[in-house]
Amino acid sequence: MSSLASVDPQIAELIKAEERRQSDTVKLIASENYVSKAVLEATGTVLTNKYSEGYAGKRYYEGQQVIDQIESLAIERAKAVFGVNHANVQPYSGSPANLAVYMAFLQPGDTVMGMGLPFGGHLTHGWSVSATGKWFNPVRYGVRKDTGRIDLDEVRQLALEHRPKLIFCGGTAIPRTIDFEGFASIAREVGAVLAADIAHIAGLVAGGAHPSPVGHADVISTTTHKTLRGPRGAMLMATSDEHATALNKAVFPGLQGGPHNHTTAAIAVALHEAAQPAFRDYAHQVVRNAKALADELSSRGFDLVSGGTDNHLILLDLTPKGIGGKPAAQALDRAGLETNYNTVPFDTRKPFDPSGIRIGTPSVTSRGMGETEMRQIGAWMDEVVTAVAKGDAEDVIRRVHHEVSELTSQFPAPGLS
Ligand code: DSN
Repeated sequence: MSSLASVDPQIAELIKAEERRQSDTVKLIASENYVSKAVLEATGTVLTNKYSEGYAGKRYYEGQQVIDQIESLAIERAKAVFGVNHANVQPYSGSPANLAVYMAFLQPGDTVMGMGLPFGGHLTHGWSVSATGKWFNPVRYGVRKDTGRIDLDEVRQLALEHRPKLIFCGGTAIPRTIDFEGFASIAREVGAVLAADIAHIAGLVAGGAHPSPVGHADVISTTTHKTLRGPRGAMLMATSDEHATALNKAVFPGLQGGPHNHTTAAIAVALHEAAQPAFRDYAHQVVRNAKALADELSSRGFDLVSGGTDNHLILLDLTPKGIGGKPAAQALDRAGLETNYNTVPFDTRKPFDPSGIRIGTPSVTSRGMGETEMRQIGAWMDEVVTAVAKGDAEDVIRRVHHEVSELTSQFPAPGLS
């Protein structure tokens, strides 16, 4: 980055600082990952100079000889990795991808059913502050209080009562396997389109560590930068060609202008990586690591929503530890353990000061860490959270931070120098 350093030393220094921070931290944010050097290189290319509104072979600008090939490769790879007949790789990110689903199938005011945000859904599944909750008529399902899991009987009852045109399954804080078949049967019964938002678990689906929605959901929406380990971007996929035109039209010209071609190329690279046998091992190790971390935390008295995890994600209710999610996450961050505070189902606290934290294992697994390291991380989390709850955490935070640095130096993160 010698040009950047001479043209804009301030930004160059800040990027270096962020690289050091990412390298020195145990990143436990469930929706983040480290991309490979190859993915990183693809994002920083001259492809960012090109406008390509439209689709391969049918663009509104000339000079698409190369871009058409890149986008077609990304599409073919998405189709092969996920086993779908249609893929659109142009959505800028997860929220625009989900908005395109509304654009394709609904009129303003139509009813959409999704998981409530505080229960683990996503803003774009019809939450009140989102355009999807303001411009459509949202109906929300949650989880059972006694199990912390989705109750498909409740989902079915709500669907029969409200007759949504669109049902979303998937979300941002669901530690358990999503029953795509069960959702599909409900959607069929009420004549709704089923959209599976697999943003969090796309890498697990690609690697065979979570059941696939293919054959069940009408539309599959995903970001590309979480467990899939690609650049910040998104895709919309469909098992059959039936909805291909509607989805394409919704993305462009419905919602977006020119695709971000540098991102498209990086998505293609990430999909190439996801097609390798090593990615299957990665996906399964992500789940093994999450289970080991969940087990360690559970044995140390943490309250895990739903009692554990089937995937990459763990949602902790810190109420029994006597501390809110925000002060706990802030203290953990100072100790080098990066998490996010999160609402838990039936939370009595406010979203900006909720009862829980959400953690996940995609990033630490990308660094090559295994179950032994997960147990160590669980022990550190316990030490820090317990000390903060007692109001005397400075020495613990300092010591844990030192030990975390020793661990991260043994497990270099992909893509970082
Ligand atoms: N912001 C993402 C997450 O952290 O889960 C969802 O869009």
